[in-house]
Amino acid sequence: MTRRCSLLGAAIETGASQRGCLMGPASLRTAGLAQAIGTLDWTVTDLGDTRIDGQTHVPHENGAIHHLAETAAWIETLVPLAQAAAQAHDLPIFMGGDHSISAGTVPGMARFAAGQGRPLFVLWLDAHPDLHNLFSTESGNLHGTPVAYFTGQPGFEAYPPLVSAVDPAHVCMMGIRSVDIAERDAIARLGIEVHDMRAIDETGVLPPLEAFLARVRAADGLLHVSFDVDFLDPAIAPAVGTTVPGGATFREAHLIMETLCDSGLVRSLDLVELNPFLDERGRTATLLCDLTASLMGRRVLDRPTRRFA
Ligand code: EXY
Ligand code: MN
Ligand code: MN
Ligand code: MN
Repeated sequence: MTRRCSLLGAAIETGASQRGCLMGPASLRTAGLAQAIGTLDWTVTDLGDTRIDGQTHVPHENGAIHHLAETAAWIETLVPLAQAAAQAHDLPIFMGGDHSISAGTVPGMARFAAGQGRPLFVLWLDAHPDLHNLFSTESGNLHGTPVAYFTGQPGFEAYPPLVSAVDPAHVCMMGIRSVDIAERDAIARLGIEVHDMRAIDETGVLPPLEAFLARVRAADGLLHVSFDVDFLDPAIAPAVGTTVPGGATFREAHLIMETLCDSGLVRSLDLVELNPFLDERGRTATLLCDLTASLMGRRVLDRPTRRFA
């Protein structure tokens, strides 16, 4: 049965350490994201790029913070749009923009899931846990904060009130390899499931992913996937401002996407941190399109859907 997918651009770059993510949605469109999905069993609706109308100055005692007012305005804008996109489409794709978009997309999806009486689970594919609050961030770059915000941690009085929180026990992180001290403490305190790159070296990606998907299925959960370009090794994905060596390989990333597709559990997707100003002849944008196609059913050969759990 043909399913409905939508694309929504959120061209935010004020959360990142350097400029360029503003061009992320345009680069994904140029690389042919809609066309790649459209060759599969999906209809694609491009909802265009959203924007913020205005912003109110938000004072904060942490003077390191950059662009707090813009980020707060983006969250307010994105929460209802994400919720509405989920109501209208089977799989909305939110095209960043830097990772601060997830402070809007994930609560919007959590609210949608709550309306269905189901819990939202989040698979966080990233080099970083993005677990700072507004007091612990030292860089002041707010793309480092969404997970702490959407799991309902304190220290976000200057962000809009959280509409719907994700239980930290429903978050699984893979690919992590750059963690600040405050984030390390938060992971331990919250008991978040984190598979760092050492763990992936030891086990491969499938055992932890399949165990997480089994938990999602057992809870009748909806799954949101948040894909940060820096999850990937910089050798295959140079177009990101926060490269960290030792990331996921081409096949590890595709196997994750193929397995997610087999699971049938994915309800929404963020594609974030693509910085086309740093790309090489569009190769990172093209890789993101191919990975998304794997998530949505592209296969080299026909094969029975692998079922597990
Ligand atoms: N933890 C560092 C900071 O807070 O500045 C780096 C954050 C990078 C966040 C990127 C998008 O995942
Ligand atoms: Mn700035
Ligand atoms: Mn991130
Ligand atoms: Mn990252």
